Amino acid sequence: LSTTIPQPRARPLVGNVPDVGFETPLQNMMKLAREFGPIFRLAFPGENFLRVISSYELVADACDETRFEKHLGQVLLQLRDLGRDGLFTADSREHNWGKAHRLLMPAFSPAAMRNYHDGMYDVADQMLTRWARFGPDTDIDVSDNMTRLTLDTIALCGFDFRFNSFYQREMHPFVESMVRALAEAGDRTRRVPLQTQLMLRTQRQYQSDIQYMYEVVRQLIVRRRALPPEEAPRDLLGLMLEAKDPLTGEKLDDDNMRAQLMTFLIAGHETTSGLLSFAVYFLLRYPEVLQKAYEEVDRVLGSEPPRFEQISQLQYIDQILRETLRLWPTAPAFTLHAKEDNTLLAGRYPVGVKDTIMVLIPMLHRDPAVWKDPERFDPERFAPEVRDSIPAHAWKPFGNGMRACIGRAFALQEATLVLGTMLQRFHISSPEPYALRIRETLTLKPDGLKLRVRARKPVSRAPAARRATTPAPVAS
Ligand code: FDE
Repeated sequence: LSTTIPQPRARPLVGNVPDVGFETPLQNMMKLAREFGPIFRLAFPGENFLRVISSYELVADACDETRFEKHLGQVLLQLRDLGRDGLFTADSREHNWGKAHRLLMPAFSPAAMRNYHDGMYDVADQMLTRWARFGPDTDIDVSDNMTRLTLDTIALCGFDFRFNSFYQREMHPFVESMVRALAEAGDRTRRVPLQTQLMLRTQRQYQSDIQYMYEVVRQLIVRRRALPPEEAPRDLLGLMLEAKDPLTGEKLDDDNMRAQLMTFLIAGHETTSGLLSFAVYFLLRYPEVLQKAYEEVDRVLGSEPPRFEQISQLQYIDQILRETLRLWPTAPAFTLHAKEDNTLLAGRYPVGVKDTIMVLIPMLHRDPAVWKDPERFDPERFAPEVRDSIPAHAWKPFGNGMRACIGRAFALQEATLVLGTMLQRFHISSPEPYALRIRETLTLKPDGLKLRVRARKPVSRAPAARRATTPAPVAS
């Protein structure tokens, strides 16, 4: 027997728009979930009901890919202006999605991460060297730094391109265009189309930003093609140019290749930068966690630059990142629809083909049926001995199934390396008491978080062995 789905009281004409609002829609939906429970529906003008689900039981059911699949909702359709038929904004049925998915998977496999280590360290070192020169009395804007870092990293590791964001106050013009276009894409989902049509200047700016960005990536590809093969780096772009889809034998066409470059820049930077920023927030907030992280970093890395093999040994840092993604998954929602008229929980909630289901990840990650004391930040939840008892689908910061995040290994590797190296070099502290405020764009970020760093004395990894090989210091 089916059960009615609760809904906050809808207003005439605007439906539930005021309940969700514009500044902090995600946090408002979290409040609604607390009030209305693990499934509720929202009415938006001119659209079918949105069903918002957030219990483990419901989400696990909706993650069944034989019955439900990724839905390109308003936000993703709007983002398609930028991402075109790149992986993130393509429909699963588009020929180019399947082709690019098969062709690009190897570039993001755990084994492929070795190729990116030097590039990741290069950019992390730029950021941390700059911090060292600031000295202990400068406030560092965490999100701003992490955004520069993640953007530079995906561009360098992906296509051997340097934005050099740490060398300039103003961002690279590409970045300016991207930030502006992403903001406009977001704003457009909150306006009625007529409003946008009237904003001529904004429209022109949006078009010219997108055109400019596509011109930049076009040139990147042209320049790479002109390189003699022995000089071409073996990165993502190299793979895109060379690899063939194992199923069809086809290569990516040029238009799609440009869309993929744009997609990786967009998908690869804000999410990972938010993850790093929230992780820093939690480290500052929980001194005992920070202490344990220092111990691990000293044990595993000592005072040498990290080698690729050591990153996977930073087990506790990895746990910190996973627990950070539990409480604040930076891509906080994904949407699904039923392949055919269907139900959730064996007939309890009917779902038609035209209905959209939204998985509200931060609330899924607080379901008390799975997580004891869910609001507490506790990296021990992901300790190797207990991790396997977390049920499938209870932790979904990277989305679901075949449409799950292709950049997962890349993002975790990068974030582990950055946190590890940061703690290796610095004592970190807050310049002032900070109460968490979350800013929402398409992703989540801690707003206004500041950090101070003081250089640590280098620690040597294996004192006994070292004494034998290191010459005695020369007295000055
Ligand atoms: C994807 C993704 C997702 C899903 C979405 C939907 O469903 O709609 C999610 C949830 C995510 N992703 C998340 C995340 C987080 C982080 C930190 C990240 N992410 C990162 C990254 C990096 C990179 C490079 C990336 N990322 C990328 C990506 C892509 C391309 C995609 C799409 C896929 C397909 O195929 O669909 C994603 N990502 Fe991420």
